[in-house]
Amino acid sequence: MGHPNAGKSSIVATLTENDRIDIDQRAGTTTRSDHYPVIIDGQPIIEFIDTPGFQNPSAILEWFQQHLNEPDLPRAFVAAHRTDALFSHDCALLKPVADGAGIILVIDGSKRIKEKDRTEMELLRLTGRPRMAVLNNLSTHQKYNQDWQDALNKAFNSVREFNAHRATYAERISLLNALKSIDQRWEPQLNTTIEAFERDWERRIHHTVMTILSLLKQALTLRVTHVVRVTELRSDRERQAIQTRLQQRFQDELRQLELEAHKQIRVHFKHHVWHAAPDSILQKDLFSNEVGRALGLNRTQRMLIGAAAGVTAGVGIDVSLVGASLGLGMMIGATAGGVIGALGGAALAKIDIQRTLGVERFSLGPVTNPHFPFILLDRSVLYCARAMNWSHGRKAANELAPDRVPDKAIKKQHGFAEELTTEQQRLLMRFFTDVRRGKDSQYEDSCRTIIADMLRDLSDNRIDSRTNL
Ligand SMILES: Nc1nc2c(ncn2[C@@H]2O[C@H](COP(=O)(O)OP(=O)(O)OP(=O)(O)O)[C@@H](O)[C@H]2O)c(=O)[nH]1
Ligand SMILES: [Mg+2]
Repeated sequence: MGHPNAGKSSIVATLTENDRIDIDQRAGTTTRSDHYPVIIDGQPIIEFIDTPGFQNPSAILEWFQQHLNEPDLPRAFVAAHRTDALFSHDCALLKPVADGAGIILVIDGSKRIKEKDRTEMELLRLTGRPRMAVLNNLSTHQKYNQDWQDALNKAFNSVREFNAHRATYAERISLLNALKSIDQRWEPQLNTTIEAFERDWERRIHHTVMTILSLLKQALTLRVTHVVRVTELRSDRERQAIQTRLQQRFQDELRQLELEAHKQIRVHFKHHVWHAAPDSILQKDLFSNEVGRALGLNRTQRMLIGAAAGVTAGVGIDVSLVGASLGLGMMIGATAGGVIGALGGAALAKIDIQRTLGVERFSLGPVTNPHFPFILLDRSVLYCARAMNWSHGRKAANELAPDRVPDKAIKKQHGFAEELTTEQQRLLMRFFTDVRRGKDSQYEDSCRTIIADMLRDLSDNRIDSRTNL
């Protein structure tokens, strides 16, 4: 419950992870009470009811005050006004309360307390129902916070700050835990809810790790080929054009693999609406210099890893390979693999050209660049950071500048993989090398653990600022 535009629907959207709830800057968006069950494993375990707010709070309070001897005021009020057209909205609003629902009052803590607020607080107190007040501060104004805290503490069993736009998984769980304390009778159901949420979250992390591993495997084994009759190859320029097209196809297929993995991650975390920040590194091309620079390992780590992987830097194709398979000096120097700028010029993959039985077979892949899988991993983890921590209430808002509170933009200039220990980076690198060679890797389990831990770190901390990357 709460005033128009206090953020009631946003809070329900965030708590139930439903980005399809109507949310709007205009007051009066929600016009009737809507029920939003949280369904886990096909079972509704708790239900939130989003409401439009009271129509006649003063009249209800007056009636309550005149009937203080009633043992159950909400029920008595609904019974007495059931057929009164003037109170039809208020009856609809109080009906779930009469039937035993607890109350969460949503307050926009950036506004001054008015008389109407005091009326509503008092009338909610008189319902005698378990009740919590949530301060959803819609702007940076903090000056009324203390007033609200004082007034709310008198009428509510619990007062919490909860930001519908920024709440993380951990904060959602903590709000549910707080709900437990306002009425002991709810404890078993809420415990079940919290356990189900936690299990579900672990399951999502598990599925997400599988998605990321599968992306890495597909990307690291990708190979594209193009076969032409030798008679159709009239000039070097044609060969170059084939290589360029092959290179584009290779990159496009990698981009596509990434897109599909990210889509799956979005589904794991129940996002239907996705507004990526326009300045996010996720919006930049996978092969752009910005991405190469911002994500993956730093220069020193890259050199260590590169040296360990036995990769020689340098632009272009594997000269000896082309030379041997073609016997053509003219191919030397072609930058067939595509170069990631921030990689010190190391090629993405090698091209192989073989001539047999009157055809030339151009193959590109798999990715040999040791840095690339780290970039791909980092982008996926960054994507997860958004999927996990960008609240559904904020998504549903569908507003161009959805945040009235400016981001505390502590721009991190580097990726997640960079923060792993050298041992972890080595394990990942060994896994990548095995995958690239088409081997079943003994390091896969370690990698799964490393990635799962990265994701758990994201949900335990407030990692939002990093998602500015
Ligand atoms: N910055 C910020 N904006 C918020 C937050 N919560 C809600 N809003 C915005 O506040 C406006 C109103 O949010 P709603 O959730 O529709 O509010 P409501 O209480 O359901 O409003 P009615 O249905 O009209 O009564 C929308 O523009 C939201 O995007 C928040 O935590 N931070
Ligand atoms: Mg609403």
